[in-house]
Amino acid sequence: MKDYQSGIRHEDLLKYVREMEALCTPQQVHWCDGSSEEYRMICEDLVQKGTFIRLDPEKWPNCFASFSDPSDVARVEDKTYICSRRKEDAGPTNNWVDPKEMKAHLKEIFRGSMKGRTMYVIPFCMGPIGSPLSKIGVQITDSEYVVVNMHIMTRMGTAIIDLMGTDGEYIKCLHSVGAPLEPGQPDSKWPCNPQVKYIVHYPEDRAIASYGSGYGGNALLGKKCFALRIASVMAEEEGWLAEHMLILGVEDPKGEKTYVGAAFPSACGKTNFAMLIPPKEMDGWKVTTIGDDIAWIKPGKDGKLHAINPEYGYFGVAPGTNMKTNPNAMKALSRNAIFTNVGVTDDGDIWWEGMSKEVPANITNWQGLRHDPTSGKPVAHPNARFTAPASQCPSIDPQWEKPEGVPISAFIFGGRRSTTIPLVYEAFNWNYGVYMASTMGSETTAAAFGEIGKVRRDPFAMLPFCGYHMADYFNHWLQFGRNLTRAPRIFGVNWFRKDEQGNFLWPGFGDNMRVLKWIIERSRGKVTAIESPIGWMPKYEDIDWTGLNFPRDAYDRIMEVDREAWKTEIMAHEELFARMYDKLPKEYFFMRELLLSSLWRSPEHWYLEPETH
Ligand code: TSX
Ligand code: MN
Repeated sequence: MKDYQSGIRHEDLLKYVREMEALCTPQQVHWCDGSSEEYRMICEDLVQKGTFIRLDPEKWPNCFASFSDPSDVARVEDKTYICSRRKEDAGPTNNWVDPKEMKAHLKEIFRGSMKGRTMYVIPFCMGPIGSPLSKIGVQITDSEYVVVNMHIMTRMGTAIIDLMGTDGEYIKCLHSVGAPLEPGQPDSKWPCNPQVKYIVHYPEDRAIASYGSGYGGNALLGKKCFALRIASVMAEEEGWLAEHMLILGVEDPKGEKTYVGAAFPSACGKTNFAMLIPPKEMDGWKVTTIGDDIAWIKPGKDGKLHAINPEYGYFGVAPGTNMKTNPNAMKALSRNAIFTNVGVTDDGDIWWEGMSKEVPANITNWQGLRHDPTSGKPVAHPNARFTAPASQCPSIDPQWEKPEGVPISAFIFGGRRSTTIPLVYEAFNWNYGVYMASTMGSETTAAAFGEIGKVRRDPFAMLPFCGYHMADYFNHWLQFGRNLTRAPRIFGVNWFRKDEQGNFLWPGFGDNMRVLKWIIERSRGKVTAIESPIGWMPKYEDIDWTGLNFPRDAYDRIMEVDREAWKTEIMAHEELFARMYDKLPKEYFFMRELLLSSLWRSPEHWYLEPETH
């Protein structure tokens, strides 16, 4: 681990680091080289401090577990700000403060914030090194936990400094846990600031400042802050898309490959879908993974959209992940991984809810206390995470680091809805698909998010991640479509529809491949569809049912378009739109009216004609 600062010729970067050092007054500055030696040494340091617990090297080679402060367990949306110069650019769904005011305030907050700590400088690249779609950032942080997580989640180190040359563009990312140490003051295992937290974005300056939290999206600034909030602003200006989407490839038995992007709100099993294993009866069909969270998408010279995954690892929710729901993720996290807020046994094993049936004996919960099975408290925090290298995923696509990205043939938008939304339907056209994605929502599953079962609208799954006015974002999608010669088809899916007794109507997981297959065949123009009031739908016999007993009446139930429910649904759209009325695309009013008018057709006139190409 050598300090290579003397070799750096990028004046602006040197100036930035010097200024932040002067402001935050760390004990020392460490320029990260990104080497495995550096990773090993910092992990060792974290074990010494008690932040990391080294897991059993036989069971979990080169893996560590960590417990966060109980107050620092998730993203802090109420402390997340988009500080654009004009308030109307941030829009009604983002917190806004005048950037001048915020900068002056944060300057005082950050003053001396790294006292007694090491300031790390992390040059990192979002996207494959050398890709025309990739972008560079430099994160300054006083958290060793952040450094080692960034090692997994991004491409970082000396290679990035070389790439930057003397004047290469980069996103300034400042981060402090906000826990300065006085001389002799013992450090806590999870330093953070329980009182003061700020996650601040300056879209015009392309800069990020994060204070007070050491957790996930608050602290690993390449992910939500850069790759979504700042990148979405850049994408709008430059004519591309920065999306909260997984990217997967589908290979048919002949070896032909089709890629899709898919957006789901949280708690829909996005990572599971990205790593799906088809049912064994669907011989020859294969799913490969490009990414599980973020897609950067640009139109290519061929008229197609090309997508990259800007990330280098997975920062996935651990609870619910097991060898049945997601064997690929389990293998990806089986070595060289970091676990945050999972349970740890006395012999260096880990466990979380849904990993297996039995809770292991002698287990410490995420709060560092002996688990009491009678307490009703979970072993792992519901938002417990694994950080694992993407390259370790068995389903990783051979093309996942291809600089030009992979061509996208379809977009899928989903949500967790127990009623109304059918298993799968295809938008009549691009604009209608954009409307569909704008109105998507999910039913809440955790009491922490208010009333259980209430639909929360989450347009494009981007509501917490769009760095500008959400209605400007809708307009960008519409405008983007106008320029496409080979626009991807747009689909809606819902794996979570229930019957009157509350049972899931769809087996989900690997069986979602049956839906995906129809989507792929539609995108290739290989199969016809039925016109319903809300979109094109598959005929029963066009879904591959091999190995699954799913009779026609069950299919009719899961595909049913309930007219009364849909009228209510459409009225709820209005509620969402009222929030962003000032900039809402005019198209939306017409699309809503058209939707309503097509619902008026009596059911015996639905399912009329197969589409003819
Ligand atoms: O991830 C899920 N997917 C997508 C998989 C590719 N989950 C888990 C969601 C929580 C994050 C699902 N849960 C899915 C799904 O498709 N479907 C369901 C609902 C469901 C749960 C259990 C069963 C069936 C459906 N069946 C049994 O447990 C036997
Ligand atoms: Mn996400």
